[in-house]
Amino acid sequence: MVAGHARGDRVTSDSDQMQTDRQAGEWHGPELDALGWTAALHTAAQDVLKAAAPDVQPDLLPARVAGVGRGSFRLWTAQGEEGALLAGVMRQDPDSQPVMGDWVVAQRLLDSPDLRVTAVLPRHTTFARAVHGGLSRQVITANVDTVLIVTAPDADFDLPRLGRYVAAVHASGAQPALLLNKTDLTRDPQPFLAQLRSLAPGVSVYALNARTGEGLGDVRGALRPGVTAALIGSSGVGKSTLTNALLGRDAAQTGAVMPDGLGRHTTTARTLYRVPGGGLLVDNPGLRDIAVWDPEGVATELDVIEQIAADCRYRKCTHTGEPGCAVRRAVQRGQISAGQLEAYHALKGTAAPTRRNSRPPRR
Ligand SMILES: Nc1nc2c(ncn2[C@@H]2O[C@H](COP(=O)(O)OP(=O)(O)OP(=O)(O)O)[C@@H](O)[C@H]2O)c(=O)[nH]1
Ligand SMILES: [Mg+2]
Ligand SMILES: [Zn+2]
Repeated sequence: MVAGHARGDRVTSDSDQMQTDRQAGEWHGPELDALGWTAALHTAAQDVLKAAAPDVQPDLLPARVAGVGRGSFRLWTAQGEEGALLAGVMRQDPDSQPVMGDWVVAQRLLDSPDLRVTAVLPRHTTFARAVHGGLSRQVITANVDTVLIVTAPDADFDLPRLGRYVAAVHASGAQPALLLNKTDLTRDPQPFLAQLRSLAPGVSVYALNARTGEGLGDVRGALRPGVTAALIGSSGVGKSTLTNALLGRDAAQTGAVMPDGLGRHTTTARTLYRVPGGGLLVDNPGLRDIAVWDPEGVATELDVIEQIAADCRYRKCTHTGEPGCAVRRAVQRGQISAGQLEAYHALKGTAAPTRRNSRPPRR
């Protein structure tokens, strides 16, 4: 299944025995456990291993995707972080590309500094967004156990929207938790917390001041060794500030909030971090970039856009760059995502300005 690079020095039964021992060591261990390795993954990996050519098997190892570029990946292995490319077999199938958080089987080559990803192991959760006019889904993060939905007691606080995120997280297979950050912005955070609790009974609700670290201990409790958490929420709610507080260092860039209280989309890429004391954390860009996949939700989202469009300056506004466009303003504010607007354009047959030559209109 993989393009093998046979190593000429592995022919005697003595070295075969050594290889078997080496394999056994690489597919177990505290380092992998800390990255979220499980018994189910181990079983699946053994099947991949057995299906590989015998001369390739010793060069295979399990790894977790910690960064995704254009055709290239950052992988965490039991040894540390390494760069990787896709093996030829994987490039042919666009549906099986690795995403952030995936566990993969990778091959170490003698003649390349980069590992080759040869298989993606089964995902236990998948966080997806709607693409192609809401008609198909694109997985953007895999194997996240807990999603911390971050909001603040200011203009961002929108209970129905938070409720949709809770539903989307449930649909992904992960556990949602609600996090009220910037508690310093209100004299009494209790009414906000009460609303969050009423929204989703049984879902943990945390109060936090990410700048001072007040309430951080409770959030830390949601992170345990081997558990992967992800932060979602509008731009500027403090996801990266919280990330840095949890890591105890300035790892993620944070951005000032504009006078209108809105963020600037400081974080542009998904990044996976190891939290000291246990746990893994994905810091996501602001919600402009995370349109969650929700089959029942598509129609409602379109209704929402039509409602917002009532405030556009021009009655026949196409929301593709006209002045005074309320829809594009809503996207900038993170009220609706760019993906939702794209879906709207695709369904209406109007081109989004960034993709003029996109697919033909659906009717
Ligand atoms: N008052 C107050 N400000 C905070 C708090 N947490 C974060 N901030 C500020 O909010 C601003 C935005 O914080 P970020 O951490 O960059 O927000 P983000 O959610 O990562 O934003 P994107 O990366 O754009 O999605 C920064 O100026 C932070 O200092 C808090 O608890 N209280
Ligand atoms: Mg950020
Ligand atoms: Zn408009």
